[in-house]
Amino acid sequence: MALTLYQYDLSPFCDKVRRILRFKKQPFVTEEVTLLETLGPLRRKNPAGKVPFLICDGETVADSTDIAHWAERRWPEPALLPSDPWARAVCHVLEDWADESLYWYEVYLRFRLPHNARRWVPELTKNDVRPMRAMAPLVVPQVLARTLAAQGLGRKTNERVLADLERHLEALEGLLSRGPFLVGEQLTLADLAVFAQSFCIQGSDEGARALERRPTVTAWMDRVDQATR
Ligand SMILES: N[C@@H](CCC(=O)N[C@@H](CS)C(=O)NCC(=O)O)C(=O)O
Repeated sequence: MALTLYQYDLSPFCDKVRRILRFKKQPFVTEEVTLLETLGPLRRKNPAGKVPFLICDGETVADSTDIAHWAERRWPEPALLPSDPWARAVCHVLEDWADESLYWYEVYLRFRLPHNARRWVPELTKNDVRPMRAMAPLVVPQVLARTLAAQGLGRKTNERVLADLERHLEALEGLLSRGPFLVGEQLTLADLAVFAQSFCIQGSDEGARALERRPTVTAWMDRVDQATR
């Protein structure tokens, strides 16, 4: 079986999928996609024009959540989804919280705040051709600022966004007050989804400082990392 993951190394959704595959003990190779490709040619391989997607023996599976469920059907053990219906529902809701809410905080922090963007935009475009790399520091923050404004977070002040972030991290700390993982005693897909976004948030100066103040959360991040690296 040949498993190829098309990805950006620094995308939280791609990190989530790499960890899913490692948890399932499935060998895979990665194919790094360039930013230029996502503007057009990538749609020939994945019509959504997004990463991550994987190709396994000619079959294309896109979207980190769909990939997780596909992997769970294909390799049921070790399980990533709880079998108890309540725990499974909580796992789903937390995964969606990570993918659809926390994601925008990491985008805001790493790419909208200029001092962080100066570090992350070159990383994002490191495999692109030179003209793309030259334009990216101007264009990428502008494009993402428009996306963030449409999403809503980009219309808030920095102070409000950081206050929101604190509330999310407090909720994460509260979830971890009951046990070692987010849903029960075992690591689940919820841990991988929330970890992937938290890790990217930690990649910004503000996120790193906010997480430093929450040792319960950073200890959980270490546990998840150890189990899936
Ligand atoms: N819901 C998708 C989200 C994937 C996603 O938004 N990927 C971003 C990179 S972090 C992307 O490919 N963006 C390119 C674009 O939107 O054109 C998943 O879970 O895989």
